[in-house]
Amino acid sequence: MGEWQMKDERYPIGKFSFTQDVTDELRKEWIEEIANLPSLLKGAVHRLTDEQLDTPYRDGGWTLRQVVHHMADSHMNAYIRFKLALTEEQPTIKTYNQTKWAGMVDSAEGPIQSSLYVLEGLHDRWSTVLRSLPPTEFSKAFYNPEMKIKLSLDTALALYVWHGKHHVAHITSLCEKMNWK
Ligand code: NI
Repeated sequence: MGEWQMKDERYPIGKFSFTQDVTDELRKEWIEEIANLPSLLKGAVHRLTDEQLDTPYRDGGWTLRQVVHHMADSHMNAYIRFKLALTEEQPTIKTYNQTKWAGMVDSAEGPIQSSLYVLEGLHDRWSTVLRSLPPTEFSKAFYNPEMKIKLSLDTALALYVWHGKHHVAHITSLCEKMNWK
């Protein structure tokens, strides 16, 4: 069986894996990846037509348009989770139904520019906060009642770095497969 047949289109960069020992250097790299996500995403979508944006990244999956809006939805929630963890004692965060959010009109049909603007402003603020924090702050945590786990900010940071690249790869993988340049 060829490698292309075994590839899981849902996980173009693989599933998220936890990092045990987070060094200051690694954390700094992650923060820069958070800062750079909006330009990475813009680079992936800037030439796409509306028709291309309305193509699912895999059979039965979200369209590229929904993927872009989902990134804004997810990262807005993430930013709020970080701020809560930094200002309260291990807060329980609010989860949301990402499938239903992605099905609403703004996500399903809205211009991606709105979410590119959201992500640009949001990641600017997020990385400003992250860069300002002493390493000890990254052991602060929030409780996710859906996953039933406590997530430290180090873990959450790694998770959202992965999450951004994961969805950008949905877009770039489809572009490669369709030979869109
Ligand atoms: Ni996602």
